[in-house]
Amino acid sequence: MLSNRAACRIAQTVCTAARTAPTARNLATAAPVASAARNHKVVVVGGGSAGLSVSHQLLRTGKFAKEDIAVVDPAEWHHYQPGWTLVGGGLKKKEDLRQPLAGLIDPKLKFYNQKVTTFSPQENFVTLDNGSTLSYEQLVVAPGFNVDFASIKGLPEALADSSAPVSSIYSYDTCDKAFNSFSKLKKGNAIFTQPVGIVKCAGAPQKVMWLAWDMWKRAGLYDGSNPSNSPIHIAFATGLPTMFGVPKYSVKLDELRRERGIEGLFQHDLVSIDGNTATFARPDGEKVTRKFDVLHAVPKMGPHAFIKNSPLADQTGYVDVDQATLRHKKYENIWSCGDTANLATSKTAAAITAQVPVVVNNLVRCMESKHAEPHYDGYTSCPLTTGENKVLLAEFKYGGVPKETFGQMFGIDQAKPRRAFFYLKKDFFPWVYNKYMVKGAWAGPKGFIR
Ligand code: UQ1
Repeated sequence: MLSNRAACRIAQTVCTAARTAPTARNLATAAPVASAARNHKVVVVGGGSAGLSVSHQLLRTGKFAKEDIAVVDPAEWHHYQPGWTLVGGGLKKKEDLRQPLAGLIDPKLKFYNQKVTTFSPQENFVTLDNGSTLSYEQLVVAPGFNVDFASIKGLPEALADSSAPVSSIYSYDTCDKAFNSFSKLKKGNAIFTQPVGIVKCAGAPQKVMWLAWDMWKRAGLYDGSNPSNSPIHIAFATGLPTMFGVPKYSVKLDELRRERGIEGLFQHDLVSIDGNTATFARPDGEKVTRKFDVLHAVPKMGPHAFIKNSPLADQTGYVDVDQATLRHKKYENIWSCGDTANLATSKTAAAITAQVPVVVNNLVRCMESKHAEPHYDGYTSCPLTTGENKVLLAEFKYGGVPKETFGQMFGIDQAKPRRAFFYLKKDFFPWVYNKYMVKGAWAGPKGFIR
């Protein structure tokens, strides 16, 4: 086993050699498209929450000159995805939650508005969809992951049909359809689903349900004390056995569900939609069907094909990193964070606030031939809107162990939904995200970065 320091030096030597290599390689393969090779000290794949935070935090260290760092992302828009739940609840406009990606990238960074097609980690370069290559000394892999609407039969068609009462807060195109379909419902069955498997922000499928519950209750359309006489009936159909993965918060959320008369369909995994019928798979293979008048669907999610099929992935398709240093397990000059990394914690923007400073610190230390520090403890957070302008601020680390910022500061229990947390979620987090986080100046519970 090489020491970190030796491995880093080798990686740097190899990639210095590789920097001259791509031209020869491209000539040899006679690529039909014009293929150029560019060198950067750091290449960051992804311009989402993780990619922009990493790139700008690296710049802030003062250790990089103009165009030392490159950002690669094919997107036109950068989205504040945590806000889409609020759009579903009618509390935000989706247009206010996106910005042109190019405008968010500091001019000292080199922006490639393109897709990465392949990774060549042995030779320290990535290939873009126009055939050109970017070589690097250090690579950060943070392209997010894929929300697979086609994983549920009939879902893409139902989402695209404006007359179908089927929506999802998991995309820009469909998050406002959620609020529209909730507003139109005057009576009948509303079903909110959550799949088996990893999703972005595992609390979001029920956050949107609690916001809809609140709307219908205030409109006199929902009576939880008398569900059989209530015009609207609500069911939460989840592929999982509990309301939430962390027992402390799950207990509280199940208590709320019972108090509010919401039906719990546990271990019910939505597999298809046909007209107004939803079909669920049970763990024993049995199929259960339910009629709905409104359906909020959450599809399965997973790594992008260009990650899954790359040498960087583990058997599950996510980038294989050390859980504490965020360094790739095999390639010592590759780092990963955000939704694409195989970290055993919930995938959220809050998790990214804690992961990025670890990547930045370790990447810079690696360039200075120092060992990587194991500082990531799995911190993540899920500000769970529970209706009535309140939020249950779940914060936890690896193993589902609570790690509550305000609990530690003020001795309060964050499993209790609170109004102050609602305003953090609705107003403070979007503000601090736009003004500081994407600019590399926000480290979540650790505060601002100078
Ligand atoms: C956070 O920093 C953040 O990013 C702006 C969020 O975004 C959506 C969050 O949900 C949370 C919980 C944090 C963490 C910050 C504090 C102060 C708990």
